[in-house]
Amino acid sequence: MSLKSVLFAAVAAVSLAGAASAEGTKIMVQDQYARVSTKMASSGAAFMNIMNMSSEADQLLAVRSDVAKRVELHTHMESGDGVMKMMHVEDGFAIPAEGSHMLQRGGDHVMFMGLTETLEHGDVVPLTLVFKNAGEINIEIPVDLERKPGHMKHSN
Ligand SMILES: [Cu+2]
Repeated sequence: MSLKSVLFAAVAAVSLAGAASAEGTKIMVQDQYARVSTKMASSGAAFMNIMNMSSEADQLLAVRSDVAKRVELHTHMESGDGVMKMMHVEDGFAIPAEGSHMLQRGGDHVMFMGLTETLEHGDVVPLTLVFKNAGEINIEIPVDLERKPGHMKHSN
């Protein structure tokens, strides 16, 4: 009896692993969080590490969410005089084959413009990432107001 259940567990584990590698998603999102600068802020941003397990490069084309009137892909650029400016990236972000692309403070990010609700620490924001190859991927992003910026020189 006990041997039988051990065998069954082993078979189940193998078939689960097989399914995941056969037709699991080629995109993985890690370490995602969203933040607003103040409680009354009308805009916010989201950050994450996007990994591409596919042997083909992919592109994050757009992001959708009900949490804001507009959701844009932004980057930070230095505008000559040393001031960091945010810019809308129309083409989105390239995710290299078998590589990753980090959205982080002071760099590329997802921008929420015209928040339709206040974001508070601990809230969860549903987000749809639209990829050129992988299609639409739904994720949930926790609002984390205590997260410190990474080791980027410029942070917002
Ligand atoms: Cu922005």
